[in-house]
Amino acid sequence: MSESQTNEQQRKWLPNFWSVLFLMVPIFGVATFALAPYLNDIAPAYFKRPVWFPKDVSEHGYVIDNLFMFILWLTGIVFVITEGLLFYFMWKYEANTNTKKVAYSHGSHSLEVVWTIIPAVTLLFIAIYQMDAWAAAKMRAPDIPPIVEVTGRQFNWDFRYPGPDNELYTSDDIVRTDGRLYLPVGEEVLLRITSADVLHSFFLPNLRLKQDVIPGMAQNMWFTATETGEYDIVCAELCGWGHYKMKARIHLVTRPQFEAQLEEFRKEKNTMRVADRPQD
Ligand SMILES: [Cu+2]
Repeated sequence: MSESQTNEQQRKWLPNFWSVLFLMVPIFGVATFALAPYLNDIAPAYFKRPVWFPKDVSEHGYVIDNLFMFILWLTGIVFVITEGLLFYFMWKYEANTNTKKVAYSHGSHSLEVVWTIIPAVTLLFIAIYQMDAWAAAKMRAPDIPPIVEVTGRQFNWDFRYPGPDNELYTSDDIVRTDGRLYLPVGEEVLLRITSADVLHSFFLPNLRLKQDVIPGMAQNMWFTATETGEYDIVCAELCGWGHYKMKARIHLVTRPQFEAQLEEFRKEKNTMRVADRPQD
C-alpha cells in the first residue's frame, strides 16, 4: 500500500470516527433502557439498588406508569430516528472526503409545514390523552375529611394527626416531627399539604404522587394504598441547603394498627405548638 493510499484511508476513516461516536448515543441510550429493568438481577451486590420504577402500592399508580411508558416509547422512537439521521448526514457529508461545493437551499415550504404539524398534533394528542389521569389525581378530590395534615418546612415534614375527637383542626390535634407518617391501607385517604416557609414538593414515589406546596396555601392529595409496608417520602423541590435530607417514611398499616398508633401518639402528649388551619 502506497503512502498516499494510507493517507487517503486515514482521511476517510478518522473524521468518520466522530460520526460513529455520535451513533453511540442512541445505541447506549436504547441499551440502557432495555437493560434497566434487569440491572438489579445482574448487578454485583454492591450496586444493587432499584433503577427502574419503585414498587407501586397504590390503586391508581398503573395509570401513571402506563402514561410514562407511552411517552417514553414515543419520545424514544423519535430520539432514535433523529440520532440515526444525524449520524447518517455526518457520515455522508464529512468534510474531508467531500470535495463538492456547498449548495445553499431556501428549504421546502411543504416539508416545514409537515414537521410543524406532526409534533403539534402529537403534543395535542398527549395533552388530551392524559387529561383523565390528571383529573383523577389533581381535580376530583373525594368528599371526605382530611386524615392528616402535612407541613413542609426547612428541613422536615411535620405531620398533624387528629386528637381524641378524631377531627383535624381542633385544639387537641397532635403534631409529630419525627418523620413517620402513618396511614391506613385499603381505603381512600385525603391529605392536606402545606408549607411553612418556602416551596417544597411532597413526593411519594411508591404511590406515584407528587405535589408542590407553598406557604399560605393548602393542597389536597388523595389515594388508596393497596399494600402495607414502609416507603420513602422525599422533597422533590430544591428548597435550601438541607433539601437533600428532607426525607421521611410513610408507614402503610391496617386500620386497627393505624388506630393503635394514633392512640400511642395521643398518650405521648406532644406539646408542640399547633399551627393555625391553613387557608385554601
Ligand atoms: Cu423541601
